Amino acid sequence: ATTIRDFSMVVAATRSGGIGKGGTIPWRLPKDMAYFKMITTKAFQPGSNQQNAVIMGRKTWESIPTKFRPLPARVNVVLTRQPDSLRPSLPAGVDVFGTLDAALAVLSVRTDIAHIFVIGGGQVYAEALAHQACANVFLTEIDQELDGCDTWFPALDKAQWVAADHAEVEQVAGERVQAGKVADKSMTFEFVLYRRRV
Ligand code: FOL
Repeated sequence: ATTIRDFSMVVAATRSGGIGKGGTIPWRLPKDMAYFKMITTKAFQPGSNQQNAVIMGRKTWESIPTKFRPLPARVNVVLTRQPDSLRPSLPAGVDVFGTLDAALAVLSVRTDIAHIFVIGGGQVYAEALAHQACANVFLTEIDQELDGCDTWFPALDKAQWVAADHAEVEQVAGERVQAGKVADKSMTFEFVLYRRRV
């Protein structure tokens, strides 16, 4: 039997779950992007020489500015139903899989990987959220609605997910995290960690 390790999700969404529009993110929030980078790079590895892995769908890969990808100091993994056609366009070291389960199975046995994050987009979040091994959702809850979103993060079933104490976020991050409302570029949001009830 294959053992799938617990993994986490990182996402920023509006109140109704909007995450994207026309292949991109319809806001620019530097404090949230710094949080994304910190969490995916550092969380769950107090002083190790391992790296975290980030799993993303093909459209999310294509949405990351070329100067920022592959995301540095993380093992980048891209999902596509046509691995053979995408592989030639990807930089060396970026892994490609045809399914989320195949990626999780291979990453789960890699001793050089500290923790696995799923970083979107809509299709991958929906599949990953249904996975029992998805233990944590690092959600940036944006306090407003944005018109025209065409990509969504599914609603979290509060019977299955509970918001952690702020102290727990800092504990897993190994860093201070701003508590309460964060103001950035005329928007406000909050860094919330949801954990799956076991
Ligand atoms: N989660 C959260 N909280 N916010 C997001 O914006 C977000 N975005 C994605 C997935 N989860 C998220 C997917 N989209 C980069 C760009 C797009 C993206 C994810 C990451 C990116 O370029 N990140 C760089 C830092 C860039 C910068 O400093 O401006 C990185 O190194 O992580």
